[in-house]
Amino acid sequence: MSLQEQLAEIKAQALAAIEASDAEKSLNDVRVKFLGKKGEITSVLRGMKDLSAAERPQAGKLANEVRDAIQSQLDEKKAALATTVLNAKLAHETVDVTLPGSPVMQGQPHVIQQIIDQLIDLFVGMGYEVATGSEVEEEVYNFEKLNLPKDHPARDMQDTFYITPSILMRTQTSPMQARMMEQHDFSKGPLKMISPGKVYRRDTDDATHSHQFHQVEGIVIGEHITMADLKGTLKAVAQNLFGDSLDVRLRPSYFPFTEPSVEADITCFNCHGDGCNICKGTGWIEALGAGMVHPNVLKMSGVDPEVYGGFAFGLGPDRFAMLKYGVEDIRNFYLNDVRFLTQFNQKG
Ligand code: FA5
Repeated sequence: MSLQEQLAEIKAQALAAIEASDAEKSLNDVRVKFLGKKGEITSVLRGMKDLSAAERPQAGKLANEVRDAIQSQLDEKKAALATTVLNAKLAHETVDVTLPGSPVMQGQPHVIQQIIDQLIDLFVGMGYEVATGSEVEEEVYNFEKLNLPKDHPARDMQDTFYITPSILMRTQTSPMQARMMEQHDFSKGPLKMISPGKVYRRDTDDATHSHQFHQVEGIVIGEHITMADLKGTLKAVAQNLFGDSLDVRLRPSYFPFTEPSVEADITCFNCHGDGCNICKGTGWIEALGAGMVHPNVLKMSGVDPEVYGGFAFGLGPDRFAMLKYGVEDIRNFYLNDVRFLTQFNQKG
């Protein structure tokens, strides 16, 4: 067989092998077999030495043409195979947009946080600033500057977790009264502040007491602030949380940092004053402590009681949440049972 015939034969075999290949691997085998260093074209070219000088260029040209033809067929087939693989993959990965999706659980703020957020919205709307303060507090701010010197019997009202003799877990949010009064520049207008946050007491946990609970402190100090302003503010709180028809009444009480001091009751949201088991037949529910800030407290924070005065209150969002939703045991709020907590989804 002449060299030309051998090359024609190789070309025909290579193209047929390419045609028959159905994967990149077998295509590569074809390339090695025909175009590789030890491939068929190379071994044919080795026979060129037996040709005459006149025949050699022509044979070389033909060999190159055959090599190029095989190579371009290989490239074409390789591209075609890649397209087939891609199409198969795309067909397999098709997303059926009509299939129902898997539901995703959406979180929500804790019910007590919802009450706190509602109170923040209300007070910010009335021009109050929000200051959270620190749960680890200095004894001086938690007690002394609130008119509770050491050995004052009223300290027993709030049994305390001490960290050192002078550092404690705050038992109330009232320390923020003193801290904010010290910082405030009264020449620029009155101080109006609420302070929401966690507080700690060595109370024995029961249905209405937790050793860790929440308070929202409120304070307004300026000129000509009266008890009527306090009552109006508390009424706004009650109506915002429980409904427009509710009223507030103030009863005399005692707190060392306010004089006079009051306990505020709100109309029972359940019976609207008629008397029921929730309000124990009185028509009223105990809601919070409040009063007019004691002159000693003002003085200790550098505020002149002859010029400035005002009110403060401290309410318990845990108790408010219990009242609002008829929850009978405060401990439910801290057990983190999702079935319990998801009942209170404000967004419905
Ligand atoms: C105080 O803590 C005062 N600092 C409130 C205050 C502020 C009075 C400013 C005057 C001026 P009292 O100890 O009553 O007061 O607590 C306030 C509220 O916190 C209570 O009305 C109640 O809602 C809540 N509370 C008190 N102890 C607990 C407890 N162990 N668990 C859950 N809530 C509690």
